[in-house]
Amino acid sequence: MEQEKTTSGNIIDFQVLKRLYQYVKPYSLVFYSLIVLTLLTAVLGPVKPYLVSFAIDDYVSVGNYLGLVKIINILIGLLVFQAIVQYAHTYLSGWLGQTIIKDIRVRLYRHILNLNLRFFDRTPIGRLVTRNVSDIETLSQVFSEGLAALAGDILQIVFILGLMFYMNWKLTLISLSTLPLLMFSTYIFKEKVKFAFNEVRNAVSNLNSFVQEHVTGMSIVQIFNSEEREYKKFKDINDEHRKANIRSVMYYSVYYPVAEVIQALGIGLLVWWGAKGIIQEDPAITLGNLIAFIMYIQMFFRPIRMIADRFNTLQMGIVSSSRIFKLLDSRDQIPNNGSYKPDHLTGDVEFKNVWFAYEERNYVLKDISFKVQPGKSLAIVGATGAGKSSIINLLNRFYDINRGHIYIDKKDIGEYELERLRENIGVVLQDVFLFSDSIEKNITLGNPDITREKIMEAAELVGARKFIERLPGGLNYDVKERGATLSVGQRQLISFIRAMVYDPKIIVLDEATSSVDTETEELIQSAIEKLMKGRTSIVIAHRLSTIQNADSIMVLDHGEIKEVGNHQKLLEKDGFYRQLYNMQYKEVI
Ligand code: DUT
Ligand code: MG
Repeated sequence: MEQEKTTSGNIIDFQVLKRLYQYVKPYSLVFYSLIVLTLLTAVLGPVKPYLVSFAIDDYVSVGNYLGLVKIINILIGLLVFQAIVQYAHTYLSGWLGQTIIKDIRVRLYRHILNLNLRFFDRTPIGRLVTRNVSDIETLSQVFSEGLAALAGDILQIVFILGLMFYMNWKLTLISLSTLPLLMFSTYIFKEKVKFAFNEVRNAVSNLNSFVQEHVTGMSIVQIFNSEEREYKKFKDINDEHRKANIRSVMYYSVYYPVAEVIQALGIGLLVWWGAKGIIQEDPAITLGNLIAFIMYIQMFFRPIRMIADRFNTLQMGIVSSSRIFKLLDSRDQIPNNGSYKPDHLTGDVEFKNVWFAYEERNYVLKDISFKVQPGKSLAIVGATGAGKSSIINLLNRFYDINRGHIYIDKKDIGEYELERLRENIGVVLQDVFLFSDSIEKNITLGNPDITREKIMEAAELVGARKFIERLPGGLNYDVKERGATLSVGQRQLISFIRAMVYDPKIIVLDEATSSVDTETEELIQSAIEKLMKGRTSIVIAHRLSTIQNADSIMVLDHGEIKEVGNHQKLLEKDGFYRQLYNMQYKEVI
């Protein structure tokens, strides 16, 4: 597990707090009200025992009934006021915390949406999910539980101590005598619990990834008859989880009674000493004092027990914040400085001496140059890993190239406004990704400009209308997670429609290699022909029919262009293409 540390290594990183304050600023009125409320809460509590002591010594002991009623009224008023303050405090701190979480989460997601794909290649998905969900949750505790509460607790302790010393310093010292014992046992407990919690966290994360991975891969588990083995593994992991949890429960079950006993011991000492003083008529000790002190002991043991917790919460919140800020600071965005927004394209594509590497200097495309005239089609063929899909990734700027130029309509693609560029290039990827939503939403991706009529038109065009109409609910049919309820071929057809609804001038198609039944195969083949018709198309072809129909074929090998020409010419040439053809397609014919 990643070691959790604040960026500067300080116990509390003020740099991070300062930056968090930026998010508080828009709600500074609420924030400052909260501070005032915290102060009030810290001060109001300790006033009550003082009033009680005053009432007993100055009114009860001398039989002043009217005076007592006055004090009782003040106490009731104070209680009501305190209740209101507490209500406002809890509500506002919750409100502030949640509002800030929302702001940061939205901002973070916006940032993630604009990061380039290179970033996602490097960053595990799980980490991004953690940032966006649990780290932000932890961060909110800085507001709701950490900072304000910590300040309130400290203030309350100081205030109580002040009042106590003011009232009676001897009783104060006796009350404090058991404090070191409490602090010591709290310290031991915290250390133990920290360790146990770490184990629990690890166990939970093991449990999560096990369940996630094995439910996803259930078919493999069942195909290879490993249910029993998996079951046993799962039981073991669960056992770890249980043990870790019970250990932490054990520490709690010891600590709480011990803390109670220490507190009771403190009260006992106080009562013993105080009562003795009262019986011996020591003028320094009054009954009122004694009763007030018993109340104070209970009042200040609680925040002392909580302080370590609050401190932890605060620190964890700061760690989470600094991680979120680190992600927000990542500058892996695709530069979108272009301003060229043509009304329509003719669809002329040119690659000129293009070099490209996913990672430093490890070139997967080397000096690639080719042209596709408007309305013409280019088929790219080559062995797996040759760099075919990479070419596609460059055209609509999923990745920016290292060297060379890519032109569309004789203009460098960097000069286009990114949105306009992508709008004009229809892309069908090798792996079709569907969201767990209706077919309609999967095609429009939420764009309200794409009407149902437009979708059905496109569906008609690619020949998928019948298949959609046959589904229960038609366009409303829910495809479930990643399109689980559709066949591979059906998913491809949907991705064709998705590319077609924008009626792009350029179409880029990464043919899927997976085989489908003959009926669907025919559907897909004719759909591809329709897709390409009248458009400039670049197709990474696996189907012989697509290759043969292309105006030109480019053979790619290890990132280099080996041959270019049409089917007949390349066969005659007896080179790479011929070899590929012999290996992959001969038996088909
Ligand atoms: N590669 C990466 N990172 C990526 C994608 C690919 O390093 O995100 C590497 C793997 C491979 C080379 O780039 O060595 C070319 O990959 P590409 O996906 O372009 O190959 P392909 O020709 O499309 O192969 P296939 O026919 O298997 O789809
Ligand atoms: Mg590929």
